[in-house]
Amino acid sequence: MDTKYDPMWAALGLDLEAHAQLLGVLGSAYEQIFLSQRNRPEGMKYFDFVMSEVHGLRIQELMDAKAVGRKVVGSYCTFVPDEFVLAVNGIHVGLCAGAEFATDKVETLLPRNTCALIKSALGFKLGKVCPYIEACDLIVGENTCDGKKKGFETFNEIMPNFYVMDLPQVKSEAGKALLKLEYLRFMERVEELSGVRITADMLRQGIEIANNKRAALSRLNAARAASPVPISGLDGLLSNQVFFYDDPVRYAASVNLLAAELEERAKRGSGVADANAPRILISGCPMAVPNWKLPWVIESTGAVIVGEESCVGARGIRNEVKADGVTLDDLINAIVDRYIQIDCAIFTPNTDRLRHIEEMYADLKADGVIHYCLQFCQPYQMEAMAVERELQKKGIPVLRIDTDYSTEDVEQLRTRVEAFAEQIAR
Ligand code: BJ8
Repeated sequence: MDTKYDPMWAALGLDLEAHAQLLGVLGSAYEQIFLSQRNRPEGMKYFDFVMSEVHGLRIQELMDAKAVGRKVVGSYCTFVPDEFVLAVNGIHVGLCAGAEFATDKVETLLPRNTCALIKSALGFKLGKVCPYIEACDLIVGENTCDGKKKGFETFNEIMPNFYVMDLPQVKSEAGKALLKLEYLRFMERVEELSGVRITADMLRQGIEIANNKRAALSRLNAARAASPVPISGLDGLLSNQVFFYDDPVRYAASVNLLAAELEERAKRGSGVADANAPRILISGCPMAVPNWKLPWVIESTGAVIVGEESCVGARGIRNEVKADGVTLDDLINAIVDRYIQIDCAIFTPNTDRLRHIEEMYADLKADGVIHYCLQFCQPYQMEAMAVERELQKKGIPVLRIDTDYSTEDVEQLRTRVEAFAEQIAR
């Protein structure tokens, strides 16, 4: 079916037929998974609208912004600081993808046993179905896990505007110094791209916008501690996923409205699930749109997800950048101080993550943890065993799940999750 956005998508070089198929599948999945939920907060209507226009109106906004000289920067990791992009009035979008696409083509360039997140990111490019990738003036890949690091060599060959950011693997003084050097190099690249020299005032403004959006989402996530839980885990995850696409100021305002509604629901004791429903904290790999498989399976058993210890979740938004520095250097140091705290499993050692899982488990009054890994994700799979051991020592029930983006294992997952939910039932 033709849409009013076809000319824009065609101009971006999308394969219109493949793209229409993708949107068709996504549209029905969204309807089945999200719109069928009961007693959803009113504030979710905004997110439904954003999702219905995620490849339409939002891309039109990006194109309009580009037409007046603003730059669009895409990235594949929460280590890429929005602050520099916002400082030059640019737009930062996340490019990670959560669905299999063009897998045959991808597997001619990457080994089959590469994690689904990396394969999907490349598949969306090779299949010509992602308007975000095509709208970007600059695409940033970061040296995190080996899969991304080596995969990005291939991305670099096929994306002329690809930029690699190096990252430390150890949180030492030398590691921090490397991060600062890389952020300075990135700032210069953003300046070069935009033709704007960043001043302290401009960077402070970028910091404030990014802090506000993180603070709004943290407020929303905190409201999920209430019992009965005022929002489903699926809707909670969706609010966290939209973080990566939406205009940051509009997003913060909409999330604050939703959070206020959830706080109000909590006061009234109104929730989306029974107060006795098993409460689950998810921890592990990020879930990019439209990776809703596991949360959907979990909540279809009657359990509720109360939080995500993930980069699409608390790990990605925890901690503010201090905006009170006077000089540009003070502010850059403050940015480094925030980002170096991200407890991604690519760091060694990565003990903070365990502490955060325990903290979230207690704060959100969870009954158990589901540790979620994408198959072939070495850093999180390796860490999962230690996380499980340590949590179990403290009497915290854990279920470890390794999966990918296919739907083949849905029934098997359901059986395992049901058994876990029974085990932790109140
Ligand atoms: S800071 S979690 S966003 S790297 S799932 S591609 S780790 S093999 S996504 Fe991540 Fe940045 Fe870390 Fe966060 Fe590799 Fe694992 Fe695949 Fe992963």
